[in-house]
This record gives sequence, C-alpha cells and structure tokens, in this order.
Amino acid sequence: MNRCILEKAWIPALIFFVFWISSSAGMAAATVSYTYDDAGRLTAAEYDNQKEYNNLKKIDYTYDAMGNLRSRRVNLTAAQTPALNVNPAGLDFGADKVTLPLTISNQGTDTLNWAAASQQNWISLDPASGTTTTENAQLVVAVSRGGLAPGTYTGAVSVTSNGGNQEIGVSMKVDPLTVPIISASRDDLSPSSGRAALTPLLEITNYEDLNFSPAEANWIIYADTGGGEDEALFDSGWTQRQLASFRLPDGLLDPNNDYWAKVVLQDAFEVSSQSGPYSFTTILQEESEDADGNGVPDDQQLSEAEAQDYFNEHPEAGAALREQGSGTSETVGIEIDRGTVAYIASHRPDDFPAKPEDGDFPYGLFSLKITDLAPGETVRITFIFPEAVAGPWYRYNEASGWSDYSEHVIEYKDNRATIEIKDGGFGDADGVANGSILDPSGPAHLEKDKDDDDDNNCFISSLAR
Ligand SMILES: [Ca+2]
Ligand SMILES: [Ca+2]
Repeated sequence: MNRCILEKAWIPALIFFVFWISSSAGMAAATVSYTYDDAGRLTAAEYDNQKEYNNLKKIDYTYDAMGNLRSRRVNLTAAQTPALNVNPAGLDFGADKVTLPLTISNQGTDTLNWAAASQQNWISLDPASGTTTTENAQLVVAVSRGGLAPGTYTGAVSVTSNGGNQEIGVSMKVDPLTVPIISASRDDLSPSSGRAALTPLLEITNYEDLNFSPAEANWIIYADTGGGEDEALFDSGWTQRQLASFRLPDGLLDPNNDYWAKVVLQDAFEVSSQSGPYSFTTILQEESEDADGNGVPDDQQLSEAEAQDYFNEHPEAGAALREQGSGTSETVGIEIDRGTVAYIASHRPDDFPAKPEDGDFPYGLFSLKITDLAPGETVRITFIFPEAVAGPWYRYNEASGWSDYSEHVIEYKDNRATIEIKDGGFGDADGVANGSILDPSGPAHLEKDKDDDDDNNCFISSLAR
C-alpha cells in the first residue's frame, strides 16, 4: 500500500520534470536541488541558477491525507526582472573603523532602482539611493561614535528595490577612553643630564580611543615640594587645541626644580581615567637662557652701563630688555603698579603657530612673571616702547591660541601702552590664583603704520563714493 502511494506521487513529478527540461532546450543547464520528506516523497525542486532560468525558481509539491499528490506550485519570476544583491551580508566596524563599503549589484535584467535607509542615527549612508543595470553600485556606510556610551551597538541598513529587499546587519564597538601616559618630548630633554627644558613639550603616548568630537584635554602641573600636599602651579582648563601634547608657557617653571604633570581627557560622553604622574626635573640655571639668573634671558638683557642710563632716564620702570620683534633689538621698559617682575622675555611672533595675519608685531610678544601679588589680584602693566604703538593687542595662549586682548588695554598714550591682567583670570597663562601672572602678548602695530592704514582706507572709501 505504501509503495503504491509512493509511486503515485513520483510519477506525476517525473513527468513534469521531463516536460520542463525538454521545453527549456537551448538554455544553459541549471543545477536542480530536490527535497524529499521522511516518506521519501519529493516535496520541492529548486533551481540555483536563476539568471539563466529566470522564469523558474522552485516547484513545491504537496500531498493529501491519502498520500496522493495534491498540488504543484510553480514559482515563476516575470521575465525582464531586476534582482537585488547586496554584499557583504553584514558589516562589523569593530572599535576603530568609521566607514565600510556595500556593493549593490543587479542579478536580474532591466534597471534596478534601489534605496537604502537605517533606523539608527549613528549610521549614515552615501549615496542613499541609485540605479544599476549591469554595473555595480557602491554605497559607503559610515558610523559616528560621538556621544555614545562604551559598549557594543547593533543596527541595520535596509536596502529596498524593485528587485527585492535586503537587510544588512551592522555592528560597532565603542571603547572606553584609555588611560593617558605622559612623557616629555625627547628634544626638550637635556642630552647630558636628561633634565627637562624650562618650556617642555609634554606628550601623551596613548590616546587612540579619542576619536570623538569634541575631545578635550586638561593639563595640570604641580611643583614637587618633596612631601606634604603639592599645589597646582598650572591648570590649562579643558583645551581642544592641545590634545596630544602641551608646551608649558615661558616663565612658569624655575630651573633646577622638581615638577610633576598629570592629564585627563574627555570627549562628548565621558572623562578618562587620570594619567599617572609624570615627574621631571628642570635644567640647571646655568644651562638656561637666563644663565646669570637675573630674570631676563641673557641675550635680551641690557649691559650694566646701558641699564644704568635707562633707569636714570626712566625711574618708573621696574625692568627693561631688548625686544626681539623689530630686528634691531630696541629697549622696552616695563612698569607695574604692584608686585615684582620676576621674569620677562621677548619673543618673535613667528615662534608661535599661525600668527594673526593683520599683525606686524613691531616689538614682538612679551612674557612676564609677576610675583608678590595677593592671589587673584589684578595688576596694571605699562610697556614703554621706543615709539607709539597701536592695537589690536594680541595674546598667545597654549590652550586657546591667539586672541584679541584689546578689551584689557587701559590706554595707548604717547609711546606707552597699559594693559591689565588678573591672577588666575584674564591674561594669566597659568590659570591658577597663585600670585604669579604670565602670558606672551603684544601690540600688533606701530601707531604711525596704523595711521597710514587708516589714510589708505579713507582714500579707498572716498574713491568708492
Ligand atoms: Ca639673564
Ligand atoms: Ca596665576
């Protein structure tokens, strides 16, 4: 009985196949997969070469309760039909990859119109739609980790088309921030003693996970008092400019002293663990630019006779030096209304990156360290120049770059310019209310050059009228 049922089922199936294969004469051969049930009955015949046999994909066979073949369902695809194929079937971005390609191809005929979309806002697609006939289209999938908590994320890209739809799984990792490690740039270490320069460039050696925006670093320097609680000497605040390295400002460190540094990183989502302390000792006084220790770089200081003449003529001046901006080493005097000038230095503006284009900086920039102030005190500094100067007054700061400091200029009068800086506040490069103030800054123009500029502007504007 069972054998009889089987035969009944097989015969029509075989007849159908003989009929179909012969009717397809002339076409390339397709591979056919047959599926049987537990009773040995044919339940499906499937063709894996749809392009050459694009009219026929699969035939399903069903049987009634008596085991008689009940139906054959032939799945046909319409002729001239595009067929979507997307590769690869999944995208894994890991912790580092930002973009990966998807290839869209048409495995059918006629034009394939496709569009791609994602429900996840950390996935973006370019382009998001297109058409293809025989050529492959490439779609770039990008992920953005900004603002996401550490962890594993999964999502999908859905490609819909007139030749079917496909969903591509997407996975991505967001790592926690690494613990930064600080070292001083080798160029800033004395080759003989291994001691650090007075303006060392501190560098972070592992911060590869900081690929989020905005990313910021906070650098803090301590003077090592050799026991007890060390007080912060310098605090950069959060800076986007100096992520991987930070050059300490001129005048901050003293020669032959022990210091240590630490840094913390943050991005849009989290703050890193604090770096381990990086300890360093600065070079000896005699190795520094101010070998005689009088608070002025030796190549900028006046000779004894010159100083005597200068201070006789300008008894109000507390310090003087030869500036570096004019190229002719003019003498510039400094008068302060409180405290003591502990250190002063002149810098060429080209020593700092990307100086403002509209600045001539006739006398360069000046760093100052003023001690003997009450913490948080505001001090007035008057610069006595060889000639009258004009603004804007620019300031350079490692953490924030160049800025127009003109709002803290009290006045330009004759050949004098008076500015204000506040310990731990505006203009103070160390960022700490610790009774000392320093920052490289200076006027952008000579007054007579500024007048020329203004005259030119008047001339041009009168022409325009
Ligand atoms: Ca000196
Ligand atoms: Ca300060």
